[in-house]
Amino acid sequence: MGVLRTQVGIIGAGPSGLLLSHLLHLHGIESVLLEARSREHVERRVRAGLIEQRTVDLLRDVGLAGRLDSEGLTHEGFELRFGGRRHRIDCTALTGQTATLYGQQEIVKDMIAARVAAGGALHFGVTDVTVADLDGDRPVLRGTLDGTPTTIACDFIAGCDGYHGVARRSIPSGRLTAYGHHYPLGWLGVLVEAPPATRELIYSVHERGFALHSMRSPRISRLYLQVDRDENLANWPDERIWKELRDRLATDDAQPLNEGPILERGITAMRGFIVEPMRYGRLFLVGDAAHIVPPSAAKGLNLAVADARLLADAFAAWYGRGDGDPLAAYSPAALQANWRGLEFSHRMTHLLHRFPDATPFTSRLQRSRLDQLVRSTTAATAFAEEYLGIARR
Ligand code: FAS
Ligand code: PHB
Repeated sequence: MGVLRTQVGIIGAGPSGLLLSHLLHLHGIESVLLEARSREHVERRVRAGLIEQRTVDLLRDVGLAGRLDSEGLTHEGFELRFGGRRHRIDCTALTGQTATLYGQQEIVKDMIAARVAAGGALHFGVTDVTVADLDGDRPVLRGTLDGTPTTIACDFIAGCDGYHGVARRSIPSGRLTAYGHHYPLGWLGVLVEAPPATRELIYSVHERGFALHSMRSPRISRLYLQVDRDENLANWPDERIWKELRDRLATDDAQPLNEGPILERGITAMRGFIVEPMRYGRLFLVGDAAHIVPPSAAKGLNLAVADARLLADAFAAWYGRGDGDPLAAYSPAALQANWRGLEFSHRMTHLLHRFPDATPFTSRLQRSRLDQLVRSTTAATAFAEEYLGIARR
């Protein structure tokens, strides 16, 4: 049996756990991070891609944006297609801010490299992770590290272990209030070895369903199709995927898509989820462990980063000057921002998708909202501020 001691125990080597570990290190606070999967697995996991400027600015401030600055794609706006027409929303002209396309797996690689270079205590392939004594002042993290059952005595534990993690499930029943919503929709996502057809993103509202043209680099495209929530990937051979993408993204004057080998594919069912509070005793929930947003507005990763920053600053106040107020304020402040992110993601999901229960009446309401967005500078400015995460402050 191994016995370790640290200040903050962290579960999960996704963006939130890795960023928290890095920020704590910069504050001179010790942490030990336990991850269930291998380093190779977490560095290969294709997920988010659109990063708000406030996330980019933070990564730059803390020395994690070297590759992002050289390989990330800076975007000033996006194209919205509906009714066979193309409309551009110029977010930078409206707000002064930009967004960046840079794969989440690249951010994870950069964060792991930084922690390893700093001698950070990151443990991969850890099994049987459990937590105990959360309501005392000596919470305990346990796991099997390289075959050795190990106990880690902590001051605090951060559950950065995603929706299916162990942290939230370790909180005694009745202590959390969970809010959940299942959308009757899924996204079939493909990563394609082909140059993006356009420089910016295209969100396309079509009578058969939504389609999104995104990208990861000048050579890699990322595309999504709305499918049924319980759709089976086996029903979607390459030719069906490409035909549906071509049809849904078509307008009279649009650039044709660049097709190529599909490197990665998957279907993500859409859900909204959040728990209150994001804390129990000395356990703090961070990122997807506490909330899930539909991917429509690309908020999941950005919300997780904001949680990690808020919690790191609160730990710095505790260890730096014995001030516990920021730790007490973490859950209410994080929930305020995360409900805003969830509400906008919900609204954007309804703006872009064709819901199975759509009627001619609701379809015309949807069209009216789209028309308002492209005709009114006020509406477009408000939308751009939420899309770029400015309005969450
Ligand atoms: P993560 O889920 O990234 O990380 C949690 C980590 O904890 C994982 O590495 C996991 O292995 C580990 N873990 C879990 N249980 C454990 C245990 N018991 N012990 C130890 N470790 C454990 N967001 C967007 O903004 N845009 C998108 O397009 C987008 N697409 C997505 C597609 C998919 C399939 C999924 C699942 C999510 C997507 N998201 C997207 C959301 C996603 O990017 C998350 O918001 C982001 O990964 C959140 O980061 P973390 O909170 O760190 O959680
Ligand atoms: C992505 O590239 O993964 C992406 C981009 C924009 C979105 C959602 C996902 O709104």
